[in-house]
Amino acid sequence: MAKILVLGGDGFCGWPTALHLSKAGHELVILDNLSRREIDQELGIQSLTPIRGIEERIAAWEELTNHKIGFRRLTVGKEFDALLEVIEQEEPDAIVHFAEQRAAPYSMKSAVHKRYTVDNNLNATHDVCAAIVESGRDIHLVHLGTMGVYGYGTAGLKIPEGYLSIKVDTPEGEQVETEILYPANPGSIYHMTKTQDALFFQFYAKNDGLRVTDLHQGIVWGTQTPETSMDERLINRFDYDGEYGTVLNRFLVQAAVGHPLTVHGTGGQTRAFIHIRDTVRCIERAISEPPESGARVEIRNQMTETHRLKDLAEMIAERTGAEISFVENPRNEAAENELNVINEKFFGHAIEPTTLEEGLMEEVRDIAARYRDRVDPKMIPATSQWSKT
Ligand code: USQ
Repeated sequence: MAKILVLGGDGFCGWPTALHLSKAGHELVILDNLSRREIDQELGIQSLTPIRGIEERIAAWEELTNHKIGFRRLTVGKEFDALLEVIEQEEPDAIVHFAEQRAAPYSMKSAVHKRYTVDNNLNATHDVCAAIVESGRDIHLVHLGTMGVYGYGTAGLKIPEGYLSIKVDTPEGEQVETEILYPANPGSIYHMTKTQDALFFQFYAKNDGLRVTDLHQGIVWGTQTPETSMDERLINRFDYDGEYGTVLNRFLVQAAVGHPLTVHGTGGQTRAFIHIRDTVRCIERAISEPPESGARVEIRNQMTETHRLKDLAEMIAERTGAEISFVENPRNEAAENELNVINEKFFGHAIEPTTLEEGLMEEVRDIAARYRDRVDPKMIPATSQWSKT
């Protein structure tokens, strides 16, 4: 069993991951500055689900399972000495890094939000890499990246797991075959920070032999895992607002409160999806399969299925009777795209994915219905504009 630090372990993906790893018998310490809760206050919004404070969450987990989880309040990317001290004291085998601002619309809201996202995300990732090297310890870094690094134009090929084989013509008329990082094509400032993270990892893997796994994850849907549903005090957060709510979860809440489903533009955008239950299982598996020191960054596409947004909206409308509203798209993105993704490293093997068809949409619908009184309809529209014009 491993000792694991979870950076950003109070967030939507971090909290269920911490519980899942703790349940599996690993020794866990969460580092978090609770910035996501502060952003709720800034935006005047609350999680649809009534999430408890971090201390109460951790105490409830210990009461129910006898598993202890440590907690340190710390800003990764600002408090470098404190981060290094935790690494030296705790001597982790692995660090799971979720400590980034993760919403594209929030990152595009204003110059202040762009700068915050760049400052927070890039300094956080770089400090983690530098602190691991400084500690002199052989720690496996597992980072939650995004499918969005590849961009959402129609690629005309199956998107590989991180690396693209290319052939280049030399001046001598020969061909050289090589592999490069798949060209970055970010669609927001947030996604851009993840493409830059990839370069930090590439450098530290090459220069310092840092062992890094970068998980390029699709849009997460669902809210509960077997661990977070054990007790109401462990409930996971659920965002439905225009800044942080992701598309499928938003549609399900909109259906629950009788709001038309807000499809941006034509709904021809195709995106990759994964259920939160699969996120936590993939992370556990990634931790158990570290790359060798000196190897290139291990990149895995963490998604289970792709859907066109219009089809998703129709599927939900059919099941719930909701109306669909095609609203003007606040984003600067292709109106239509095809998306074919290779995801063999997880899903070609042992992990059987949770798909949309499997009834788990009902679980999310139940959550949405149970907490519907907490929905503030004013917060539903997506108001963050990608460009001033
Ligand atoms: N969209 C709608 N209606 C809505 C909200 C969104 O049509 O009410 C559309 C957007 O225009 C976009 C798509 O749905 O075309 C996805 O938007 P999203 O907010 O669900 O997802 P996104 O902004 O891409 O970001 C989310 C997470 C991010 C993660 C990313 C994975 O917030 O942390 O990295 O999904 S991915 O999309 O694969 O890059």
